Amino acid sequence: MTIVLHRFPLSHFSEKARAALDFKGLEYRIVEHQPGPEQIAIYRLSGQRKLPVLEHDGTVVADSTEIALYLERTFPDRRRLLPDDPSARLEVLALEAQLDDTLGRSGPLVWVRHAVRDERYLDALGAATTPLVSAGLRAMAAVVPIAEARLGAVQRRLDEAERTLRATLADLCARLETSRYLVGDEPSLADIAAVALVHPLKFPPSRHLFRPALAGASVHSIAEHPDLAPFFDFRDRFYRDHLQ
Ligand SMILES: N[C@@H](CCC(=O)N[C@@H](CS)C(=O)NCC(=O)O)C(=O)O
Repeated sequence: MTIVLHRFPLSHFSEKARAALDFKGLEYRIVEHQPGPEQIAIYRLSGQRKLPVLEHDGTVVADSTEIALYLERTFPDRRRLLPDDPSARLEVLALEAQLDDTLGRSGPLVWVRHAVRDERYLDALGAATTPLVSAGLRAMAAVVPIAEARLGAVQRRLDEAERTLRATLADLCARLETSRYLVGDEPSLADIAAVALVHPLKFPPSRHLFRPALAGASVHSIAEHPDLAPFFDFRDRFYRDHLQ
C-alpha cells in the first residue's frame, strides 16, 4: 500500500488533507509542487488543477474533503474522523463544510493583507521557503497596500474576508469554552479542518512542514491577537496530541 499526497508547500487545503492522513495514523509520502506550469502535471493526474491530490493504489482523489471521506471509507479500522452517532456526524460535516467556506476562502485574502505588512513574518518565510515564493511575497508586499488604498473594491473584499475570518475564529473560541473539541468531547474532521485551514497564519509544531524553520512563524496581528488565543492554543495542542 502506497499513499502519496501531492501538495503546495504553504497550502492550507493541502495541510487539511495531510492532517487527515496523520489523524488516521497512515504512512504516506509527500510530493511538493509549485503553482504555475507544474499544474499541468496535476491536471494530467487528476483531471483538475488544484491541490491537494491523493494517490492510493491506483486511485486518485482530489479535494481535501473528498480525500478525508475516502480515507474514512478505505480505512474504517483506523481512528475515525466522523462520529457514529448520526446527528453528531451531521454536525461535524456541516461545520467542516462551513469552515472550508469561511476559513478556506477568507484565509488566503486575510493572510495576504497582513503578511505583506509583517516584516518579521516576511523575513521568516524568506529564509524558509524557495527564492520564488519569497520574491512573490515581496512583490505582493509592494502591490497589495497600493491596490487596497486606491481600489475601493479590493479594500471592501479584504474587509469582508477579514470580518468573516475573525467571526469564524471567535465562534470556534466560543465552542471551545463549552466542549473539549469543536463538536463534543471527541476529535473529528471538524477539528482537522479548523486547525489546518489557518495553516500559513501560524505554522504549527509539525514535522511535515515544508521547512522546519517555519514552525511558529505567524502573522502577528491575527494569530497573536489575545481574543483568538484560545483557538490558536487549542490548535497547537491538537497538533501535539493528534498529528505529527
Ligand atoms: N476545495 C478544494 C480547494 C483546493 C484549493 O483551492 N487548493 C488551492 C491551494 S490552497 C490550489 O490548488 N490553488 C491553485 C489554483 O487554484 O490553481 C479542497 O478542499 O481541496
